[in-house]
Formats: sequence, C-alpha cells, structure tokens
Amino acid sequence: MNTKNKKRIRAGIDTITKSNLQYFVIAFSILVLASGPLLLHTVSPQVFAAVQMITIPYGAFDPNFNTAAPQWYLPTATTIQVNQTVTWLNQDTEGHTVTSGKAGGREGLIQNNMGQPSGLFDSGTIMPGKKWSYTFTKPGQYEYFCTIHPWMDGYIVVNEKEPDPTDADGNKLTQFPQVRLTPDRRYEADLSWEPHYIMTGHKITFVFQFYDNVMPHPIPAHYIFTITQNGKQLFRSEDRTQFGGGYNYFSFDEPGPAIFRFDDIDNSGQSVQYSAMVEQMDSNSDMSGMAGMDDMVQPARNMALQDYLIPLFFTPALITAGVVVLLVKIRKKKPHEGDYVQ
Ligand SMILES: [Cu+2]
Repeated sequence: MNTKNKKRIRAGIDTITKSNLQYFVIAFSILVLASGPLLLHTVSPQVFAAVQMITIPYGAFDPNFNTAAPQWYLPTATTIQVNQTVTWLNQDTEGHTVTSGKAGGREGLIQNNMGQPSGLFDSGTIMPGKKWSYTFTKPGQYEYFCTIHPWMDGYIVVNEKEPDPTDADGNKLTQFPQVRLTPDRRYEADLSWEPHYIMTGHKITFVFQFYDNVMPHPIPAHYIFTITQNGKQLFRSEDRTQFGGGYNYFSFDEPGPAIFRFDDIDNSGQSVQYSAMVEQMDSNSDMSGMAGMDDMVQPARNMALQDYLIPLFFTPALITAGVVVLLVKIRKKKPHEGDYVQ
C-alpha cells in the first residue's frame, strides 16, 4: 500500500467520531458474522474427463475460502492414460509451480508447512501466461501442489492404456467423431463419446452435431437419441441441438453390444446409427477407492470439512464485539472535554 492510500485511510478513520465508531465496529462485526454462511458454498462435482490441459485460474494464489478461483488447479482431479502428457497453463497473475508430492493444506499456513515434494516432477515457477508439460509413464495416483502457495493441490490418476474401442461387430473404432450420412444424404450426423472405450459403471458423455450436408454447415436440429443394448432400449431423449451441438450422459450397467441412434433428424424422418461394445469394468479402474481424494483441500469447499478453521473467521468478530463493549465502558467512566455527547 502506498503512503497516499495510507494517508487517505488514516484521514477516513479520523473523521469517524467515537460515537459512530461504535456503529462502524458493530456493522463490521455483523458483516463478518454474516459472511459465514456465504463460505458454505460447495464446488461443482469432481471432473474425471480425460482432459490433458489443466489451467491455474485467476485467483489461485488466494488461500481464502471465498477465493475468486473455483479450484486451484482446474480440474483438480484429472484422469489420463499412461504415456499421456498433461499441460498446465498459468492464467493467474502470480507465478505457480506444479510439484509432485503432498500439499501443505490450509493448515499449512498456520503450521508453516510448505508441503513435501516427492521428487518425481517439479515445474519450477510457471510465470503468468506460461505453460508446463509432463508425461506420465507409469500408472498410479499422483498428488501435486504449488511450492509457493502450498495449499494449492491437484491430483492426476494415470490408468493403464485402454484397449482400442470396437463397434458391436468387433471392428476397431479408429476415428472420433463417428460420421454418418442420413440415407437421403441430406444430413450429416457426427457422434463422439468420452471415454471412447466404454466400460460398465463409467459415465459416458455423448457429444453430437448435425450438419446440412449440402451447404455444409452445422445446423440446430430436432432429434430423438436412443441407446439400445442387448435388444433393450435403455435411454431415449427427444430434443433439439443448438449450433454448438448437443450432449447426453449415460452409464452402462451391463457389458455387451450397444446401438446409438438418431431418429427423425430435423423432423425429416431420417435416421443414422452407430454401435460400440461395452466392456465389463475391470477393478483397477474403479475410481471410488481412490486414496487421498478426500484429503484434498479445495477453495470454497464445504466448511464442515475444515472445522478447525472456523475460529479464524469468527474470532475477529468476537474481538471487535469485545472492543465495542470496552469502548462503551471507557466512555461511560471517563467523560472529558471534546467528547461527542449524544
Ligand atoms: Cu502457487
């Protein structure tokens, strides 16, 4: 803070008379107490998509619960396959590191715990606007943190390489999105799903886009999307895509060939069809048993998980309330000239 600002603040304080100082302090206390419930906001659910780019969002340097950053590393948890490369992009206004090891956590601020690097990887300081990449060559679970702001932590899960996905007849699916033309060749329908290799119990994201095959450009269009497996229709959605396409989520309970269909595209009565083999999930890829996830500290996380930090928020309010009581007592005991009298 520069001296000009300091002077301005001091001048501001001077103009507050003792009498309205009380109200100022009371109002401040109420503000601090009222801010408690605002801190109870929770973050959006963990994302396990196979993204390889992780951003360090603006405000990541801020350890507060109501930090501007929804997460310090975005997404906080990332699942990849072995030999995939992850790139971190610093979009914050301060330098950060990506360092393998155990973060210090928020309590690290109090306990001077700067985290424990494991020695596997260390980006050094990534300056604002810069990137850093690392290729994970062994399956496993890797926690990382920032050595400058040791409460910042993130998690990478590296799975064994997935086998190639196949269609219902066992042919390898090598291209995504899968492209189909309607029988009348009027429309093109592109469908992709993530992850490409579909396993039971995994949330699959279907992303699709319709094109006018004559022009050709993407079009918003009415559709009926169905998923049929082992002769049983498991999912049906009738909707309309936007210019950016559409998406649906689905999770399979059973292994076996599955058919994905778009019917009545753009109210034309035309249909396209795709297929994929759903595989039984192997126990190794079960995310539910992922150790360490629960320990992770996140900004704006439910405060119930951080009970010991509650005093940090309420102590200032209690102290200011105490000061008010003292001020009132002093004023009553020692009235002297110059005091403002109500
Ligand atoms: Cu940092």
